[in-house]
Amino acid sequence: MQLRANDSCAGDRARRLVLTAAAVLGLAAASASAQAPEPSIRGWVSFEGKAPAPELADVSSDPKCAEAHPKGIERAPIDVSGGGLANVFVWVKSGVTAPPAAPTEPVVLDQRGCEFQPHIVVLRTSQPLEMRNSDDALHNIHPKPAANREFNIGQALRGMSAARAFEHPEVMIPVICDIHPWMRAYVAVVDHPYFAVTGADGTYAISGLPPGKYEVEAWHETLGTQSRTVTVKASGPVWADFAYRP
Ligand SMILES: [Cu+2]
Repeated sequence: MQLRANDSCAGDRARRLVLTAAAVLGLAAASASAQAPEPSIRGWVSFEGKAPAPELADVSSDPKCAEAHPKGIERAPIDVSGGGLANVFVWVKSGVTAPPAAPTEPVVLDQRGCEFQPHIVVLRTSQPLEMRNSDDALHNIHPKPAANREFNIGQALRGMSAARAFEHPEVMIPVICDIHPWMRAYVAVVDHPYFAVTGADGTYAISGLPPGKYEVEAWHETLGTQSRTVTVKASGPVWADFAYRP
């Protein structure tokens, strides 16, 4: 996968104008509320090509899941339904020198409707991951880390919950449920707060970075990683777009 130069096609330029207008409006709103910090890095992740049609996972092996999804669960690993590539984890891979302390509130990974929600969970090192079962079905949460300790927690009843933390940064930890092979989530463990996950439109924004040079990496579950170097200035956001191809 190759990085494409910015502004390589008119569609991108148009999208950038829209995003810039949105950024200006966003900044106006931010200054009005004096709340949200100005993004340091923003960008758009695109997929150039025809995305495969969504797959339908057969969930009939578990009557509880089949009841919730009589036709199966539709999954689109390459989700371009909102105009950009969704579910891309974008983070600052290197260059951060003095990150603020990690929050102590847990980040929730729920099991609901026989799916993990959300699909991508981001945690700071040592921040608790709270795992819940919101279904009347037996699930188990089974992360498969490479740099952290593996665990496997069964949750037989609705309302059960458990918490664990990960000691070491790791991008990315796949999480499976051994009972339901279609269930999959990803946990990113990072040691700073400079990350984002793209929404349906493929855009992202990372705020709060001091001026400096950083390596930014984009990760997608089937399309892999891309990285680029950006220089953040005090004057406004720097753009870092990523383009994936089949
Ligand atoms: Cu399950």
